[in-house]
Amino acid sequence: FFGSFKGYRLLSPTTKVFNRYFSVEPNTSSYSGNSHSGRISLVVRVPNTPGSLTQPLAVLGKYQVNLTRIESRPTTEVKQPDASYDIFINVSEETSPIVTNSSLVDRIKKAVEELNSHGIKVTVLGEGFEDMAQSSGGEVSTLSGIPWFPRKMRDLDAFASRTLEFGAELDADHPGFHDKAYRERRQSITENAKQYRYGQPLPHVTYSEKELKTWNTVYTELTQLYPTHACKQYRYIFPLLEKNCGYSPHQIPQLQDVSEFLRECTGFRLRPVMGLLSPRDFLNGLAFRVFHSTQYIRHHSKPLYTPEPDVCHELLGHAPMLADPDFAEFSHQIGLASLGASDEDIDRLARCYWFSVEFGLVKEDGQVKAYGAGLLSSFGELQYALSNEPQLLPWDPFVASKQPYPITQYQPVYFVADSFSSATDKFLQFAETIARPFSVWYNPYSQTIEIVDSI
Ligand code: HBI
Ligand code: FE
Repeated sequence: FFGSFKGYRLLSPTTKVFNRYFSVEPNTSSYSGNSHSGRISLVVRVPNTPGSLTQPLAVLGKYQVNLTRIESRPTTEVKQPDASYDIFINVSEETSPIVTNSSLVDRIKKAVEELNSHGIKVTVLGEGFEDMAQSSGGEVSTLSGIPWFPRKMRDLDAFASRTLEFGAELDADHPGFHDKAYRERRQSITENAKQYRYGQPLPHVTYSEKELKTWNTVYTELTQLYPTHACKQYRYIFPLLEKNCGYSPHQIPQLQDVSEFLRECTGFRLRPVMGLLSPRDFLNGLAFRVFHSTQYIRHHSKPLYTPEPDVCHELLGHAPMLADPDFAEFSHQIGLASLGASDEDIDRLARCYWFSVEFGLVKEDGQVKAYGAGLLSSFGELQYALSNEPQLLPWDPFVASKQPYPITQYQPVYFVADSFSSATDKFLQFAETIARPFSVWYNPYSQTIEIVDSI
């Protein structure tokens, strides 16, 4: 990037890591829909002198800006005597508004103006500050307009209560809609997912005979197709899952066991989720090598059909592939590209995800095999995708990102990758076209997203 993003000037002349310890408190109560939340964060640059933080804090206090977290780090990698410090501040959302006449955004603007007038530089992350960047004549650099995104693993806790469709509340045309016992069962499993927090063991579910029978049907059918239809990575990993994680026709594996296995293979882990997340939240999870996974099973009346992800889809479709290092890297890169992306770019990324992670095909010794979870967990579509019927195109994220897709019928088009590493290379070329005034990477030691201001 060369100095501007959507018209906002970013002022830092050098490339630097400007955010290392940043975190946002999960506060989901005022989350509004699938994209932007009201989160606002500030980065205040202060000199390395006694008392230099006092003034910023006093000014923020004066304008009734409530803070939830403060962290500091030096602005230079090596500590120097004259180094300044960046103070990362999270601002509390106004769930029970403080009694004032002006909005939080307006009060923050005033506070920032005042700090600027004292020569203190402030970076604002959040929405509603666009005009400020232009009028301030260079004192404020702002990343405004960039949707909130998680910075540390614990931030993913915020997703728990904002599924698009509650796994427990079924549509009228859901096969289990009229089954009271089934709905209660879903309710109890999804409630555990809702209560789950980072660091806890994943919920253990004791599945009933009926549920095991459904699993058995799905497992038995699908495992007949894998030798001929699944890609070699899947065929290599599946027996390891049988050996290590209790995969069998007679047992539904526990998320905890599968998650531990994946962590040893690729660092991916599973996290329980109530149901469908927004594409943004779901993809953001992948940036932490976290795969959100449902734990309930489809209705027994239609074992080979499900209108939504269920434990069969997650454990037979997704989990095996996440144990492959190249595929894991590919998934991780889609996740990183989604952090702070615009709504339009999230749409494009979701289509890339759909035509790869869900419905991707890959070349193998002159043949075409399946690696997408939507295929590997669907007896019907797995055969259809490898028949002569659908149209096959070479994997190209520039094309896939524009390709519309039906969600209730078989795909008319599939994309075929040469390999996962070449699919990743192509994806990274595509990801460069996603407008963002910074770049991100994942620090696996601290499990945080680090940002490089790339101006
Ligand atoms: N949510 N729980 C869950 N599981 C998914 O597989 C999933 C999701 N939300 C969106 C999504 N998949 C994709 O279709 C893309 O939109 C990212
Ligand atoms: Fe899926």
